[in-house]
Amino acid sequence: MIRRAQGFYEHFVRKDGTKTRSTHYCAGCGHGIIHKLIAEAMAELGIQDESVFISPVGCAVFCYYYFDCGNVGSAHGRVSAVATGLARSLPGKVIIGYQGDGGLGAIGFNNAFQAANRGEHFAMFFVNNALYAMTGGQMAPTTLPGQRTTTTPWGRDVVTTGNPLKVCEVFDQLESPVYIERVSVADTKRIMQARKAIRKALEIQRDGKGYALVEILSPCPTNMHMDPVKAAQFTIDDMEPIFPLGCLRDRSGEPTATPMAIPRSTITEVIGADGNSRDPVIDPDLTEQGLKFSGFGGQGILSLGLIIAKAASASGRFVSWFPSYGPEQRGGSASCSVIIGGRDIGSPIVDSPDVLVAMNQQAFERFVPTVAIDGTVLYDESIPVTVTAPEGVSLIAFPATRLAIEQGGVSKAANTALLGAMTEMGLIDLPEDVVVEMLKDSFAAKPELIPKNMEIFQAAKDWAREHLC
Ligand SMILES: Cc1ncc(C[n+]2csc(CCOP(=O)(O)OP(=O)(O)O)c2C)c(N)n1
Repeated sequence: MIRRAQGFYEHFVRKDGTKTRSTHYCAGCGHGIIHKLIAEAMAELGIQDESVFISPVGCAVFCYYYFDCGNVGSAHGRVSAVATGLARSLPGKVIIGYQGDGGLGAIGFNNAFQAANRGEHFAMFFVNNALYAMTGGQMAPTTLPGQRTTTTPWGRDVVTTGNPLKVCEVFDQLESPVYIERVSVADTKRIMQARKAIRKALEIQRDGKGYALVEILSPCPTNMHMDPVKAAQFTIDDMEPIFPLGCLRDRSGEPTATPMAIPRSTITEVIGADGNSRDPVIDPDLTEQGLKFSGFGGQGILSLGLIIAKAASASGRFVSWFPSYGPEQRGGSASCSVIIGGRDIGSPIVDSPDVLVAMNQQAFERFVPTVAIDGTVLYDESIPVTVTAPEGVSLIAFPATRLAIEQGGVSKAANTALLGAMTEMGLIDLPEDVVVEMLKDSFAAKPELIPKNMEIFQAAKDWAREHLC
């Protein structure tokens, strides 16, 4: 029966609201056939409601107009990174990646390769049309020797541009993938084989077995500058000798498929190692709090975030701690993000912090405009106020460095002063005794520094109570 594949939307609604039943692909392009095979398999396997499809950048950028399932768009070359995130945060769902040879084989090769090496639980449909189609037919890593493209007008010269990248063969060197097969959609017989391979890759996802890669040789009449029949013939005659069809690996029948990676945040590992963590307690009423700490490397900004994150973890909260370093060494910029909440944390990135601690002008200028409405900025009093804060954001100057020095400490103990002020002002909603315990714990290797830091902590609390509360 000839009919619309069930896994597609009834109508394809474009951004401007127009409804159509045709895709945007050129006549004779393989993408449309591959889409149909995926949509059919998804519907036939009954996994449509469980599936999330990741659209690439490339000719297939509009996949989300077509597939009637969950849809996420990714940046060019980053499908495997997005698929990894989805697979790990949505265990039990079917994650489907889709990418061209430019996206997977060039800009995105490393993240694709590493994801395969980790045995991430997703299916990757890799469409090899031997060129970059969407951008007008440039050379891809898979372009054949001697093949003319807009960037190899005299034919690909393997001496200067290397040989075609055989992605399946390269990935077949890895331990973790469960299934690797190369197919083609150049004629009916081949389409039938492609259909089976696509189905198998999705079954592997449905059954939670691990990573599956299906490479699909696909004609591109427009950029191959051929009519659809000749482009399909080119795929068979010229591409197949270099990219032979066939199954390179099928471990789907083995009981020991790659286990699912269990998400663990960095902080869990750090804290787990020193025995201070508690199992987090689910508390849906606890509003997630995002904190950002930023300053120069060596100001103790990362340790400040870590002490707070450890205190949160020791108090049974869900927590993430995510450091970010500038390219420089000590003295360069450093920042970290901490999220504290009552349920699993999706992403450790804090785009609009509720609390920003800024310890230099650069941090102040960069992050103050990002602070959430009703948020608070605690900054060292020495920083000139050079940018306006968004409405509702409180700017609080605090003599962190001065207090640290006055208490007989050194300027790098400013982080202890900040911790005291934050505790006193209620910027961190954690029991003070746990915060103090984690402050002391951070000096485990140099216990002689604990008394001085406790004095700084107390002096900061006193100052904050007197001037800020
Ligand atoms: C980061 C980034 N780099 C480059 C581009 C430009 N760009 C868009 S699609 C594309 C190549 C597409 O080729 P391929 O991945 O093989 O997919 P096809 O269009 O052939 O299906 C490029 C280079 C981009 N959008 N983003």
